[in-house]
Amino acid sequence: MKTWAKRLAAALLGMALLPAWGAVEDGYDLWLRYRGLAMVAQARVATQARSIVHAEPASPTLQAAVAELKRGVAGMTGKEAASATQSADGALLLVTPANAPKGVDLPWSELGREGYALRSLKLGGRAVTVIAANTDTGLLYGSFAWLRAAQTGADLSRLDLRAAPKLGLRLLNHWDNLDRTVERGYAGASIWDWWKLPDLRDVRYVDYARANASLGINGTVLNNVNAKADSLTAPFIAKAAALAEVLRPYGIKVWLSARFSAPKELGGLKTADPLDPAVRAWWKAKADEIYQSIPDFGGFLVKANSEGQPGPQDYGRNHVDGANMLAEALSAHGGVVMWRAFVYAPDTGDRAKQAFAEFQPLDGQFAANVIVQVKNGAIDFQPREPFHPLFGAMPKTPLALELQITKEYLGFSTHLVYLGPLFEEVLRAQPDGAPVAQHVKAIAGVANIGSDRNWSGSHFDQANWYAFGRLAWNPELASSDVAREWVQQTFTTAPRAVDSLVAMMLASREAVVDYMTPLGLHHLMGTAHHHGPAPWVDDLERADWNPVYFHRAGRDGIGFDRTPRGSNAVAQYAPDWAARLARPETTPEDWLLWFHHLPWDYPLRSGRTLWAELVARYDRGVATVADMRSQWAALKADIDPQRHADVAAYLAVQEAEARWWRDACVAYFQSVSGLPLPAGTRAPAHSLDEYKAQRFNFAPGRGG
Ligand code: BDP
Repeated sequence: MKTWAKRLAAALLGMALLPAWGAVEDGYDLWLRYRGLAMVAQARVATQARSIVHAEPASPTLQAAVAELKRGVAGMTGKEAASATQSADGALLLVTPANAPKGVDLPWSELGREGYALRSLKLGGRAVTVIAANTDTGLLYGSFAWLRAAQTGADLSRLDLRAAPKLGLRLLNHWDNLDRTVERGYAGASIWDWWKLPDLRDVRYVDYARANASLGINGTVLNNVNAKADSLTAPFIAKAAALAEVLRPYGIKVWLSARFSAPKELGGLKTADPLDPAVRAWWKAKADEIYQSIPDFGGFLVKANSEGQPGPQDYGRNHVDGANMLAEALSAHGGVVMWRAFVYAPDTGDRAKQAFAEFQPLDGQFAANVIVQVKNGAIDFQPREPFHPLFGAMPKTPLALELQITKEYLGFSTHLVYLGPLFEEVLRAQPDGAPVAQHVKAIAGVANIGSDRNWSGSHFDQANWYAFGRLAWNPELASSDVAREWVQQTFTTAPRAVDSLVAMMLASREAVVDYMTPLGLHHLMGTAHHHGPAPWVDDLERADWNPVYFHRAGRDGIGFDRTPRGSNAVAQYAPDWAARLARPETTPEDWLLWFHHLPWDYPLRSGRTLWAELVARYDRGVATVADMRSQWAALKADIDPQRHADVAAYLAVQEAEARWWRDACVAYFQSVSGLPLPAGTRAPAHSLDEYKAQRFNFAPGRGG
């Protein structure tokens, strides 16, 4: 071919691989798209990955790593990376201490069991990249890290990266029911097709495993915390075992939520009293049975004596009695009990105080293989909560941080809300001088995954799964950096578009706080389904289910007094925080009404009264969503058409719903405060009665 013809052919190929809009993008590929890179980047990747050298015979985990590298390189460059036994120029070398090339000094001891190092170096005069780890799981994580570096435009010829996870257990919690409904799930039916398991294994399970392994998630609780005992029967253990087989090569252990009363329901015992020898024997036999089929079973997650679930208190015992009994049953097999601290009994005062009141006195009494799993805040996954007072308060007990990835209280999957900043806020909060991230041994995220084609119910909700996994691996990452790398892998690497998308994502969390629950308000949502505003609700059977219980708005003011004059929940925090939170002037303004009941004319830092600031924040939230919409519209040329249209349609819904939240809350709080709207603000579109009359009987996510 003549040179000009070659150039033309190359240019055409380059164009074809540039914005890969040939095939419709429906979001299935997540951040593992490996689409064609622009020509220069393509060449850069191709020269660093001409061949892949690895140990033979390769374990299933190593095979998964090699397959992923091949898939990624082929996708990005259009060229195959060959398997090789000898390193040549441009080789990727996957090495453990057993097959590491001599004379290369690698930081093995720092890498631990799951960490990896990526290093560009010269070996016998050849330029190679070493992916090093102590285990094949580490090599898998390292391979994903190399692919991430390639997709985000890192200089692959000068790599020198090392990473090891800070937290040993990084789990997803699926609130999936055995009938495939998903409690608080907004992404379609459960991906676990229990009925067809164990014989039929959906290929999706492998893609699920790849996605999680790419983030370093190493465990998954398959079933809802509101568990059915059936999940512990032989047929369901066999189904869980089939899933465990698929997930195992990807470093992911299977866990189950256990129903505390299972010995009665399945075993025919008269009691589930944790001190009863027959009950203890039943659990021990059950654990043995599970480990027979799933030798690396992770353990049990337990919701006990919370929201009507059975637990040790039904027999006059406490959380230690219950958790330690299960711990004993699992300990011979190396299993762990994740015992949840999300508890609240009816009408025992301030609900925000209950977990601390029940758990803190038990510090030091739990068995070594029990981890107490604590939600990020003391109420329930609200758009913003102060960090939970248990963090830092149980130094002798391993704790897990529980985050919610699914957006039960943040607009379901229709609202674009990037949760990275929320996760970062709690991980970095300092209960007593050290961040929450250092007070926990494990982290769990309530999954937002379903069988929708795009996995999470919306394209942007994938970013929340991603951010959870990345921050679980390294809680010190900045959520803005995580957003950037997600955008680059998921949508585009064009710098201006990336900046714009990251800016949208970062603004989105503050926006939802503003248009739903500004200034520390919480729990204002519709009853049971949790969709939309309902601050007026005051007639539910339990006081602490009513929004009016939480905002306490009246003529005199608004907010929950948790100071010593009120419920004194502030006393559950370490002394410095307790003192700070006891006074409105020293309380972070974003938490103000969480801790204080203040008059409507209380002056805020902006110079506005509390009432004017409240309305201003509601307005700011709506305005931010309107801005996000126009930013997205302006990105039309940068995003593939299908996903652009999908997101545009969702943003229109979000803007309408943000207005609805704002209008309904302003209308309601105005009716209570009796104050005129601040000058220049828009009147709500409808009357308060019209907002109150809305019903949503078939809202998703209620579970089975
Ligand atoms: C609440 C959910 C409920 C869960 C509960 C829990 O509304 O569906 O069962 O938390 O975490 O947020 O147990």
